Parts: sequence; structure tokens; C-alpha cells
Amino acid sequence: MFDIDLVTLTADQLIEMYRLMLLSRRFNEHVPHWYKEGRVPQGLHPSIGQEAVGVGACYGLRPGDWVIPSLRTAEAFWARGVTVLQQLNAMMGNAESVSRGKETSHHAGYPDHGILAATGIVGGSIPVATGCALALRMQNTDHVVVCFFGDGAANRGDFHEALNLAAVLKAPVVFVCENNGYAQTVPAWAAMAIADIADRAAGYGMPGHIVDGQDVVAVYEATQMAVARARGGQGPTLLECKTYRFAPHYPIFEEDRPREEIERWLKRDPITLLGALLKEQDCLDDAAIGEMNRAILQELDEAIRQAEATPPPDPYEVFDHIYAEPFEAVGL
Ligand SMILES: Cc1ncc(C[n+]2csc(CCOP(=O)(O)OP(=O)(O)O)c2C)c(N)n1
Ligand SMILES: [Mg+2]
Repeated sequence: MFDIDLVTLTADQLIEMYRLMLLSRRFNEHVPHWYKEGRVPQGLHPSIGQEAVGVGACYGLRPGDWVIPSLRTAEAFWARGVTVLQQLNAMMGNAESVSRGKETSHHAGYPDHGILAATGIVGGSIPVATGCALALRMQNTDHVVVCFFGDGAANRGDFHEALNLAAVLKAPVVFVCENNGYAQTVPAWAAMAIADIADRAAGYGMPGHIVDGQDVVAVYEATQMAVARARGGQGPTLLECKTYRFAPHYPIFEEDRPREEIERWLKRDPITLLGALLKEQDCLDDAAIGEMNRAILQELDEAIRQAEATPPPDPYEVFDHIYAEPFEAVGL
């Protein structure tokens, strides 16, 4: 696929990737319960089943690189060092959150961790990624941008404009499409007349690759190659990671996808796949996985308690950083 030597991952690095995926899985499982119990005011667009994409693509990025997650890429946060407490503070609108209560879980940004907030408009972040990449080059850095978006987003005009401009100006950006086969309840086959989004890259004059989105090592390697290309001034790459979410679009949605399709994808659980590889090589056993799980559950428990004990911001702050003269703007 690529003509650059692969970077080899150590056993410790693979174990850390496993832990990041497991953390994401447990977080995604807990939030709907907390939501139902009224402990957090919003659900989450679950990334259960898709964990290998965000972890594989973000692992190995450097400080100074930027990531723009999609509304579903929870893994980008963990892989960039954001804590569960930080994410819960964002979801709960707490005073401790970066925007002091103005973001949500899927529109959270962390400048200190190189994460730009995604917009609420599906596909709206893709042109932002191109702009961010051009800014990094104008600042004479060799930093890159990794931008996540779904198959549905790839059918919007933003995708076309952003990829075209990025290719023309050789912007240092890696476009990572998380193709989970659905946009809410609309299957990808009903929304596009081609099977592979990667094919579109040729129309913009950039490489496009299909990647096994259930294989974290494959995603890591493909992204590292695309990142090396972008850092080297050769321009953008489109990676289409074929994946599947193991849960409906959002907690209030009913499951309406074919049972046999779900069963087929469940056999390719990215966490089980990496676990099997690590066990095969005697790098991980059930006792170590159990210990990892226990530590994650403890982190989640401590984080939700601490977030619940964190106060909301002063209501008078609501217009801060939005209007120059906040109260005059709304006639107060
Ligand atoms: C422009 C726009 N249209 C519709 C929505 C509502 N919406 C939120 S997520 C979503 C599905 C997006 O599908 P995809 O891009 O495949 O990402 P996925 O949810 O599968 O990760 C839709 C339609 C929106 N946020 N923005
Ligand atoms: Mg999708």
C-alpha cells in the first residue's frame, strides 16, 4: 500500500492501545446508564465497535499535531491524554470544563491536547481541518492534522471543497473516514452509488486507501504512513476505515439494522482481535486484562463522583467569550 518503512510497535505500546480501546468501551457503556439515572444530562453517540479507528489513528501523533474528532470519536480524546473527568465535566456543563460549560461530549475541544472542537454540523469540520493544516504550514512547522468524519459526512459538499483545496495546496492533513455503513438509520448503499469512499480520492489527486477499521495495528500503520507523507510536504491522504458500531446511533434510537449483519461484525470486535494477538504472543493474559478492567472501572467511578461534586459556572458567564458586550447584545 505504501512505500515507506513501517514503524514497529512494541508489546508495551500494543498493550497501551488495548487499554485505550477498553477504556473507551467501558466509558461508552457507562454513559447511557448515567444518562438514564439523571447523573449526566446527555447521552453519547457510541463508538462501541469502532474503537480501533480513533486509537490507531491518534496513537503515535506528536505534540503539536492536531486532531478533529467526529461526533463519535471518543477514542481521540483518550489517545491524546484527555481524562474521563475532563470529558464528564464537558458533558455536564461544569465550570471546570475548557469552555466553562458551553460544550457537549461531541463538541468538546482541548487546545492543550491538540484537539480542535468538532462542529455540530455533520461534515462541517472537514474544511476546518484543511484550514488548520494550512495554518500549521504557514507557521513553518511540520505538524499535521488528522480529521475524523463518517460516511454520511463524506456525502456532503464540505468534503468535496475541503479535499479539493487540501490536494491543490498540499495541506498536511490526513482525512480519516470512519465508514460504519450508516448515517443515523440510512445505510451507506442507499446514500452513494459507489462501494468505496476511498475511490473518491483519485478525483482530488490524492492517495486513497481502504483500511480494516477493526484492526488497530492496520489503522495505526496506514495513518503513520499518511502522516509521514503529510509531514514531508507531499500533501493529504484519504483513509477509509471500514468499521461498524455495535450500538444504535444514539441511546434514544431503536436498533433497526439486520440481525445477521450485526452478528457478522460482532465476530470482528477490535478489542477481542487485539487481545487474541497479544495472548498468542504471551504479552497479555486474562489476569492482566481483569486488572486493567478493574482500574478502568475505578477511574470511571471516581471521575463521575468528582464531576458530580463540581459546580456549574455562574449563569452570568453564559455570554462570556461569545459577545464583546454580552448583556447589551441581548438587550439586558
Ligand atoms: C448537516 C447535518 N445534518 C444532519 C445532522 C444530524 N446528524 C447527526 S449525526 C448524523 C449521522 C452522521 O452519519 P455519519 O457521517 O456516517 O457519522 P456516524 O454518525 O455514522 O459516525 C446526522 C444525520 C447534523 N448534525 N448535521
Ligand atoms: Mg456513518
